[in-house]
Amino acid sequence: MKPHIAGRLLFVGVCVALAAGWACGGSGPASPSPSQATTASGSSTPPPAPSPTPAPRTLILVDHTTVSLGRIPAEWIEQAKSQVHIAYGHTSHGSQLVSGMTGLVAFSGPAYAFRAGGGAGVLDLRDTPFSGASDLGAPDRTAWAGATRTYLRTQTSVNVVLWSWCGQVSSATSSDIDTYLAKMSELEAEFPNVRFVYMTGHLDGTGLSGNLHLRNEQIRQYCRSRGKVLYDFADIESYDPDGRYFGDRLPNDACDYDSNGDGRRDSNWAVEWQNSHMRGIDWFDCPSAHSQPLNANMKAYAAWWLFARLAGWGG
Ligand SMILES: [Ca+2]
Repeated sequence: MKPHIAGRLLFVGVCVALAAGWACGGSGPASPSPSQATTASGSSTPPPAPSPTPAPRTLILVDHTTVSLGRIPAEWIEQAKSQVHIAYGHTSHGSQLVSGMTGLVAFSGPAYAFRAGGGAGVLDLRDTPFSGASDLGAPDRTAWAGATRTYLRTQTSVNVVLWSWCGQVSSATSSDIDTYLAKMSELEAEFPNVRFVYMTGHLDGTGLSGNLHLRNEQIRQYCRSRGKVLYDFADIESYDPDGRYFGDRLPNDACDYDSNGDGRRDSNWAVEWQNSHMRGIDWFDCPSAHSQPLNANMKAYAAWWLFARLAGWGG
């Protein structure tokens, strides 16, 4: 990854406000958008009409191979800002995308600006706008679907929905994941003009034989075979920016890993990479809940890749 964009400013902490971490299971700060304010009170707004000619749906995969901001053509960043309207539900781990994106604005400038409701040259990203669920597993494994349905019935301009996990993939059964996948597909059928972005669960140190990896593989297989949109949260944090793989070294969400194969984590790949590169040039400081700034940097680059793809970029 070569995130060497124009800005050489040393980032001094503008993104502090985006909480270094509210607890998983709690709800993040809501950011009501102007359109929420106007339409929330007008309950007569009908649900979106089905599109007569839905666009063809092919797999969009965002993973460790797509954390390169410099490879996204500037015109597609602009297209994302004009075409894509996103609602994102998450708790602390999922906040890494948003805290990284906030830090990116300070690092690289207003080309990457975002706010709820958008505007000229600003991406429309509504951060934690849903009522009744805080992530894909809280307060339970299905509340997010109803919360999404309720939201979309009034917020008809939203055309992308993301939900992230806290730690609930780690404890999920195969059946729990089937429920998640089925509910996502139900929403896709109900709202054909909205793209629903699937996610894997963050790393938990249990390695390639752990339940987390098996359940993430279940999600990946489903998305690959059905042409879904997948933001592969765990895959992104399994590699450093140079493509060095840590997935087979018991990595966890903090980027700790086992460097010598004795089964105990003793090193941290993100800290190592940060220490061998220039802060404010090669990477930027920002909050990164449960993790290191570099992880949130990569989550932000991947998020912009996702939004550019959803705007129509071929990747
Ligand atoms: Ca070790």
